Amino acid sequence: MKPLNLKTIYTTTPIFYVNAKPHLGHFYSMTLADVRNRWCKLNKKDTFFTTGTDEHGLKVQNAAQAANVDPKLFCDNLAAKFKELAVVGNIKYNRFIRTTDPDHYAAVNHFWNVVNKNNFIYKGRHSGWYSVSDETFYAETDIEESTDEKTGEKIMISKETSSTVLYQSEDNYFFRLSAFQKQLLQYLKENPDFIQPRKYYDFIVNELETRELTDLSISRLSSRLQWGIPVPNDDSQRIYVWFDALINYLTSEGYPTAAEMPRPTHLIGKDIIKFHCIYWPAFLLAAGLQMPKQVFIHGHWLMGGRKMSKSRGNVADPIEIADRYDADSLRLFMMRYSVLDTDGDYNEERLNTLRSEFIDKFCNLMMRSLSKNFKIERALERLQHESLESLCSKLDEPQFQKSLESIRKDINCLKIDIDDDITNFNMHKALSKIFSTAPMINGLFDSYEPWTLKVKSSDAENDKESKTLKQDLIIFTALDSLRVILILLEPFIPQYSALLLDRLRVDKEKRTIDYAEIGKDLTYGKDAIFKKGSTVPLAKIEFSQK
Ligand code: ME8
Repeated sequence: MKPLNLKTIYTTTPIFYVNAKPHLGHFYSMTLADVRNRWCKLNKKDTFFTTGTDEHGLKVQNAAQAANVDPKLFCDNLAAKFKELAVVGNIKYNRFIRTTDPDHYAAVNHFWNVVNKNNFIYKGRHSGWYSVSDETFYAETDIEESTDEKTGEKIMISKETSSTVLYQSEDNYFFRLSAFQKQLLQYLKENPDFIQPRKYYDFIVNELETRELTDLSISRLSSRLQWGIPVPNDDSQRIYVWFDALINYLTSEGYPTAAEMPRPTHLIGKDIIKFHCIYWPAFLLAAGLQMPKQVFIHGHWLMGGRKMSKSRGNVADPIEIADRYDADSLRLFMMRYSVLDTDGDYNEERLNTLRSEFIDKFCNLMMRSLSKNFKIERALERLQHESLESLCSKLDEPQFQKSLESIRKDINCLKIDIDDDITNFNMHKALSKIFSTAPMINGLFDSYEPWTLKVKSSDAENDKESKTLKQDLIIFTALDSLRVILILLEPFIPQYSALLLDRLRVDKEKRTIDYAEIGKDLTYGKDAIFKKGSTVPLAKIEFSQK
């Protein structure tokens, strides 16, 4: 791994529990982070992007036991599924971290020792209500009585997640979370952008203002939890899974030996806010380390309006969906309908409609522009010698000139317009801005009908030149807008983008942000755009459902 520097843009996803195979929600987190990372790369920034698996803890231990498989082997099998999802889904991470990786053990050990040395760890008796499913203790005020649906027995459950809680009492190590209440609140007040979207920032500030933080039990008896990292110098205890998992973000950066560690931007689902916005910052303060740059929180994907759950059988499998359509269709769908502070509803009909919309808007535009009737190379060559503006002015058609100028302006502004949207995970906004350019470009064909601009031998010389010039300018503007759009769409739909840019014969080196302006690249378009002997672009065929 090449060393990171303080300017590196570091984006993380949560690391996923390996108690079951990945579902759509996991793929959503991965895709959001991947799009942001690809966008930064397209903008020639130095980037680092991690995802991975959270492999220790009671939940995984129990799942391995139930499957009657050795826990490490159990984790190996499921971690491979998450990696497969990344490959299938075009998720281009720099590191896939597993909490069973040796360097992570070393990082957790070091971190524990530092926090201990700084006097934020102590031993004490811990009693409380624990949920294995949530891997967390709940306060007396956060639980309630309920009835087990299967056995009819009275049970206690978490009010927040409805998961069963069991009373536990044992000697554990504690983290002095209570020591950080004021400091955390002050940090948040001074950094109102730290947690996004705003409603979650308000929620955490309110928690810190109204609830007293209590110290956190950060170990379990080894007799109860075998599948965890041993507490340094005390083999009778294992480290609590969250005190291990959160440190993954440091391990990936090369902690504790890296010379420079950039502050990460964490992307997480709304279910794990408390861990990332209270516990994690407190752990970092206790270890004398810097705060993350920001924490972005996204909503959940539902199916038929209900939370996906294996028992209800409404879990969408992203690998299976990608196999039926393709990964980019799913990416496009999730990003187009992703609004961070709300939940999304997975609906295959909408996925299909969006896919057709994309094909209609952009592939048809490509097909129209690449019609055999038009001379793309001639159009591009013209532009090599003279600017669009100057060529337009030769036609003496102010309205036409205005149309082209307005398209050029809108297309050239796109990369600036969508920059904040993408870096702040507002993907639906960026995509709707990009999609809204299609009618404008298609409108060029409808308004000026370039196919009617055929030169006849009876035409006067002047007319001949005006007709071909006008046709060339229309084709150039349409095609070059498409080229820019395809470059900008790369982070969202990397395979489609590459496929169509290949069709246009755009040089691989010229697919960066510098070229995402009309007229910035005039070297593409040379033949072989059509499949031999066919007038249908291959892309159109490849996009149709398998
Ligand atoms: O919580 N919709 O792992 P996890 C959208 N290991 N996103 C969803 C989702 C849904 N229906 N369901 C899950 C853990 N997610 C810990 C994290 S990090 C140091 C440790 C996504 O396997 C979302 O990002 O339960 C959520 O935060 C994450 O998966 C939780 O995955």
